[in-house]
Amino acid sequence: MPLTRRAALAAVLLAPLAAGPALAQTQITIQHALPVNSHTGAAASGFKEAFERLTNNRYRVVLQRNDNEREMIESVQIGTIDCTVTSTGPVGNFVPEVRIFDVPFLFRDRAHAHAVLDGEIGQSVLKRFEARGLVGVIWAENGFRHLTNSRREVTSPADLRGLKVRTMENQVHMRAFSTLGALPTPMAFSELVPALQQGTVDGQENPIPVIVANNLNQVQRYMSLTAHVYSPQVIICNPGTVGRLSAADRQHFMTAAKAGQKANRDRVAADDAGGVEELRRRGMQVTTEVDSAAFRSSLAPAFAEWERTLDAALLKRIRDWQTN
Ligand code: EAX
Repeated sequence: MPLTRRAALAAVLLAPLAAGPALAQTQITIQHALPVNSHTGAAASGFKEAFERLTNNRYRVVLQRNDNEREMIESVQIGTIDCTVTSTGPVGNFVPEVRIFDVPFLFRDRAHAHAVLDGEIGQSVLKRFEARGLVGVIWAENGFRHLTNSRREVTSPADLRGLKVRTMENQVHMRAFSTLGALPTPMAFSELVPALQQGTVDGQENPIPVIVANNLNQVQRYMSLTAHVYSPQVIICNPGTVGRLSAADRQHFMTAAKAGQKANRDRVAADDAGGVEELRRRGMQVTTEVDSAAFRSSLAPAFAEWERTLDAALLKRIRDWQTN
């Protein structure tokens, strides 16, 4: 081999050694919906910061945005990415036991949701992910969902009649909106803004942090504080990713997940506190006087169905759960 070629080959072979500190870093890729500067980004960044620090940078956590939550979960399942931060929107299509948390008017407030999700019930549902080739790591939060639309002020279910409302790809939510008289149109979040722009749908529903972070005020005029359903988020990982961690690193992993959960919930609280004012400032017409009792009673046939199709005893336990 001519000398020059041999030297070139040596340079190539030695390059990785010369390329920086001798640090064997393992990369973990996390995809999350929504901008980094959002409650969902906060969960991912909170995890990243804590996990890299706790493992002395033996791990590098790479964050990527992907607004198609179904696609993220599929990628975690087949292992092309390690983890996702997603709402429960499409999760019930993978882990049906999760659907119970998507039932409207189930949680009274955030404290109730946190207590159930972090307690024994939420933990037992996280365990059900294993049978579906996923690891349910920890619950995070999207927030209470509210309705927006481009047509009219909505104060009661009667105003919803005939409105085309984008829902998540979630059969519980779709059933709720059809029962309320709307025309539910399921699609991924990534398709939502074009659908609103083109008038394929008239409205959508999401928590305030999502509406604020994605400037949905630019495509929606009316917002009603319906708080019709609590929307959890969840960190889901590939079993291989978690299985490869040493026992000590697995502890760091859970500590980091809790840091992500806290950053996420703190951000939701802050966004919820200032969000209505912010959206009014951006020109939205926000209706606070919503006939919540009418929404609940209109949902009666759907509630009756969920008593049959979901775990009725568990629904009751969740509703009766007391927080002190
Ligand atoms: O996870 O799809 C949705 O409406 C979700 O609430 C949103 O992407 C945040």
